[in-house]
Amino acid sequence: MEEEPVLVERRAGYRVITLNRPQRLNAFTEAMHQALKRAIADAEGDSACRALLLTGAGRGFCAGQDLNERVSKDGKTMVLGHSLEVHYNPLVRKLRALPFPVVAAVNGIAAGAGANVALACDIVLAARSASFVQAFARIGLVPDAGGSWILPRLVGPARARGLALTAEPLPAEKAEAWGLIWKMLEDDDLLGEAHRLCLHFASAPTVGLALTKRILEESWSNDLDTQLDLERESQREASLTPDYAEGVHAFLEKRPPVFTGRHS
Ligand code: T3D
Repeated sequence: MEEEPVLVERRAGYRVITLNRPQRLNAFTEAMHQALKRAIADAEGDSACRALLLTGAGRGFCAGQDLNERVSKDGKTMVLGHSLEVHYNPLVRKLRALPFPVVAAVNGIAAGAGANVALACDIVLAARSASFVQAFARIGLVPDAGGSWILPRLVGPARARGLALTAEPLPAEKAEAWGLIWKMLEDDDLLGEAHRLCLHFASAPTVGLALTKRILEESWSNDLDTQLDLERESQREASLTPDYAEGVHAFLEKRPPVFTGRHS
């Protein structure tokens, strides 16, 4: 029997979700999608959870869709729209909309949808030995899991086209230099830094961070005028939180703030 496809660890103020099919470089199966969906929903439903760490077991982060599930048994053509509709698209939308930061610790190769799920996270850390491959072109597919949207925004159109059309692996060091990810770390330091960040977020002003996620996301489709209005409304909302009052008091009293992460 296969092990649990996703492992969940509860830490103080955050959760760690580990994709756990190391023998297949953590490629997505139907069961892994279901387990990941449940794990994320549980984290979202827990008011004590204020950050998420997503990583992979073994030497890879995630190799995208498990292609063993894409071999037709009856000779019929595999049509993939449904899989995007019910799995990958909701996953990417959920990661972007979670009301707390999501940190991806990319511990090894991230290929296909595995790369783009990592890039959908708020902060992407990668081990020096990791790399990102838009593997789709190798098998006649197009970038999915948000890749066609996020790549040009992160690295610009020329590099996005290069990555997507050649499917050449992009090593972590270059990914950092290109602005694809937040930071590359030595392999042994990756998880330590990911936990340090999550611990930081676990005592951060979570509502303000959630609003920050939202306005940055919406900025892509807004003109400046609309975005200024959105900032005004979001700042109004943020200023109503106890964490804003605490932040100001703590600053004036020259002490560290104690944020609850609550709306009221
Ligand atoms: O279908 C839909 O629902 C639509 C959505 C599609 C989204 C997608 O993600 S499409 C893209 C799918 N992914 C790929 O095409 C990547 C396939 N994998 C690779 O190209 C290579 O494995 C890597 C470049 C990622 C890593 O290469 P390497 O040399 O480091 O490792 P390896 O030896 O190829 O892989 C190790 C094992 O994992 C190996 O199994 P074995 O031979 O030891 O029994 C390999 O077959 C298995 N594996 C790796 N990736 C997948 C996989 N098995 C199934 N599906 C995979 N995607």
